[in-house]
Amino acid sequence: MDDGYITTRGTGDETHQHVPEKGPHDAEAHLTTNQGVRVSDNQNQLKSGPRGPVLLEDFVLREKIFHFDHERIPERIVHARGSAAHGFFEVYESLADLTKADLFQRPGEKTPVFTRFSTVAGGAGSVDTPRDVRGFAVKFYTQQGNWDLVGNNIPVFFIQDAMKFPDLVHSVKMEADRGYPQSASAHDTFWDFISLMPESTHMIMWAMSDRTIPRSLRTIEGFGVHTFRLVNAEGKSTFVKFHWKPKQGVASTIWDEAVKIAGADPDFQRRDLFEAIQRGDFPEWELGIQAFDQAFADSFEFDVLDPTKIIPEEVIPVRPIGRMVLDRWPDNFFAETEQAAYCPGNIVPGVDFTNDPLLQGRLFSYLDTQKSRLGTSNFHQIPVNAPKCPVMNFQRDGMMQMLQPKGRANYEPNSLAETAGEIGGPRECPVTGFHTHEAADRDDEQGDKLRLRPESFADHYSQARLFFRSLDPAEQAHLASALVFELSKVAIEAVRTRMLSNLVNVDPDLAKRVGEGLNMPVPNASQSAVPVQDLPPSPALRIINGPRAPSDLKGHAIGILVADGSDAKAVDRLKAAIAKAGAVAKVIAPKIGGAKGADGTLIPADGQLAGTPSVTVGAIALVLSEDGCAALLKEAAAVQFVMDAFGHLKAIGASDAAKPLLDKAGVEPDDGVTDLGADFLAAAVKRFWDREPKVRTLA
Ligand code: HDD
Repeated sequence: MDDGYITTRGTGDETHQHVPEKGPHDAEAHLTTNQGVRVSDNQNQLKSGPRGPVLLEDFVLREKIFHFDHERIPERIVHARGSAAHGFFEVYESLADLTKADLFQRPGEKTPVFTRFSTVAGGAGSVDTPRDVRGFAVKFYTQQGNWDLVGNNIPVFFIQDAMKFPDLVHSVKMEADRGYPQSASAHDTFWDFISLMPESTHMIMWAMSDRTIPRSLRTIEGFGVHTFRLVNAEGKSTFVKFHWKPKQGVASTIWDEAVKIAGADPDFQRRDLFEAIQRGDFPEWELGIQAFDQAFADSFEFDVLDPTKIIPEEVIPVRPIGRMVLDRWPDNFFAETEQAAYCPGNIVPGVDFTNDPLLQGRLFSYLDTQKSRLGTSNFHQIPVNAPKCPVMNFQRDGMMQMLQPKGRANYEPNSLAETAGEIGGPRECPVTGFHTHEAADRDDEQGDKLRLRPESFADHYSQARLFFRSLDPAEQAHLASALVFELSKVAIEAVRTRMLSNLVNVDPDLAKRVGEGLNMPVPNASQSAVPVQDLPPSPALRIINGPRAPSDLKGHAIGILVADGSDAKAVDRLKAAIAKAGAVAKVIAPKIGGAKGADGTLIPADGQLAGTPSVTVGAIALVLSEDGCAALLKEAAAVQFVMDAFGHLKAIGASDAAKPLLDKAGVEPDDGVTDLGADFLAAAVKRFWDREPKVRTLA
């Protein structure tokens, strides 16, 4: 325009920055409105004169802003922050003796899955590494309909009855008047509630253990929590507990590390899962079951309907029945991860519920919450939620109905022939349809209407003690220190005292350690309805020195710190060795453009020092020249890089010239401090727990 005004008006399609991918509805990739009308200018509103008012008739603007204004939907009340991926489940052998569920019949058969991991307390935009339980929800798209196994990375829960769920969640989420803390259990209301709910004690042991500060979503276990049942073709029911065991091993961070990761990379675990899948390092879990019958249930010390109890693996081993591989990141986060609607009530013939009162309450809650979150009773039609088998019924209409059923008959029975092209349309399936397992397992599973907690649910401490005493001493110290940290954030002294009195029941030594950490006297034990038992420890519950610690470097990230003057060939050799071990090398330099090697070649960098602290990798190698090291001695970020790796008990490999940096960072020699040879890679898979007492005081 030659009117004296500067204009940014585009002249044609070439100015469009965000050209949509070509697709069936957009064969020539033109920008259009939602009505399909081509847009001529996506930069400027329609105005009356170059500096005049915007015209109401600008339907292109109104539509664009209108749609934008409505982009957000209510986030999940719990588990709002999550990351998900597609994949498959492959069954190892036929489980026909236990279940008629179709996905478990034919060895090697694969069933598509969509799996979402989450934190519980924080909002959708909160950080990935708070101390929090992780959700582990799997949607199996079976040929007999969708089965959702909606579990956590902890095999027990805080409460025994769903009636208490809103109270639990209110207490842990941000406080009602002040709106904080976001994504943290370390505050008054949570511990007030917990201290008044002795049934939460076992879960609190898990929640304060290293389980809730996992290194990666790829290194968490998953549990169905409740006792479910499998039902075979003869109608025989077998109780089961479901377990997911990561092939990557179970690994956690150190609290100080988790806190620093939150600052360095709030999306650390989402990024880790995304990058692993993108590079073809598909995470894998084995699905296992603990199967048992009523006779076992009757002989077990605890009620198998009580979701605050485990069955130790040493009592009933976990039988692997298949594997899940996550091999495809969603195309669109909102459409898939955000709109995924899991419901524990989604089960298939061959799987069934038990009377666990927490599970029964959940069956009600999830369907309801999806309507509130997704706005319509037709949320099952959203592609990520839609079954991959035929869906045929006479449910009709509702908001956002996407289907266009044909014909007159929308009721059953009918004698009209239009629906689904069959006489009368879809009919009941007395043989293949879902049948609820009919028989009550015991006489006390039926009777008068009562609001009470059975006596068989009364022992709140014995398994909490079992858990604590099963842990490695380093993990016990972490757990005690976590309690000290959390309770130190509790301003109300009476709440701290009440918690201490509950802890005495778990283990007097634990209570003493926490009391000392708080500098508070330990009160008498709180009242326990039944005597606390000393049960045999379960070593399977350990992470540190446990049976599922990572055994190789596959999938680990190793940071290589370089600076100007580094030996480029040594860096290449190390990168090759790391790649050979299946790990990922990240070269970290003071500048993202890389460092100038001693031979003048450029050493490309994957991360800049200030933005890639050592908490983002599992081990560090320092490939430095004397000059490079001297320069880094003046960089706080470089000293902190090494100091944190040492403090987080990681392996440190260093060239001779890097020694001054080790000294400045306070690194003391031990098995985890090596040269850059094979010893380094052998060390990189481990954490050096023996170092811990040298670097921090634990409770
Ligand atoms: Fe829940 C979400 C796991 C008890 C009510 N829950 C939700 C998610 C997971 C769990 C993993 C996120 C699913 C996703 O990724 O979308 N919840 C559990 C486990 C429990 C449990 C393992 C105990 C064993 N939950 C529980 C109870 C109630 C709820 C007792 C209510 C009576 N949970 C919900 C909910 C959520 C939910 C409000 C929020 C968002 C959603 O469902 O889709 O309905």
